[in-house]
Amino acid sequence: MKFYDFKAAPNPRRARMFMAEKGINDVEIIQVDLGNVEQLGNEYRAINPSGTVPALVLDDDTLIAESVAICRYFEELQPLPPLMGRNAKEKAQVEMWQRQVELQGYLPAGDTFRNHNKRFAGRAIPGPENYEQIPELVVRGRARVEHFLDILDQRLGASEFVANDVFTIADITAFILIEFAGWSKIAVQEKHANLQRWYQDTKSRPSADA
Ligand SMILES: N[C@@H](CCC(=O)N[C@@H](CS)C(=O)NCC(=O)O)C(=O)O
Repeated sequence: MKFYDFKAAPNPRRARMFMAEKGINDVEIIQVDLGNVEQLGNEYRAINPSGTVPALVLDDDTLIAESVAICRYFEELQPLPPLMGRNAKEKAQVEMWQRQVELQGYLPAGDTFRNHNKRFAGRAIPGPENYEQIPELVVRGRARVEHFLDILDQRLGASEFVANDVFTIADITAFILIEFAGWSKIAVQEKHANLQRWYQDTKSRPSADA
């Protein structure tokens, strides 16, 4: 099994953190140099046509290319500890929060970052198709992430973890969102006491260094 990675990128980090929580360490990790746009070269696109990381290639050459799909595969392969819910209700809660964090936090954080940074001029969307940057999305993305941090803070005032009473993939995605938003100088504020408590707890987990 091969895991195509780029150490600094947020999406592969989500999957690495998930694997670390499960103690999965028998996967061959191959770095794809996004700094040199290796992901769009013929060699990597023959492996993963979408030209993004992460990608997992199984021993029978099956491609799984989407960080959450990779997590799902490992959850089924090795159910303990459960990171995607233990029963119908929890699975639905995890899915709900995972979607909300992605759609209301993670994607707007991506809009802010990709539409601002000159390095991504003409490449505002990851992958092989070229899209121009839209400066208005920087402003809108920032406002949306800041609003979502308020929502997350409120949630973490009512719940120890994002989805329910145990650590799940929703916590991983929210943690990576906060670190990623930091690249655009969007920070957890003093008023976010619950979020700060949860963020420090999550950062101190060994998987945060994966
Ligand atoms: N939805 C995909 C997104 C993958 C993605 O956008 N990965 C980024 C790194 S975080 C990438 O490969 N970027 C390549 C590029 O910018 O061309 C997933 O979760 O795996």
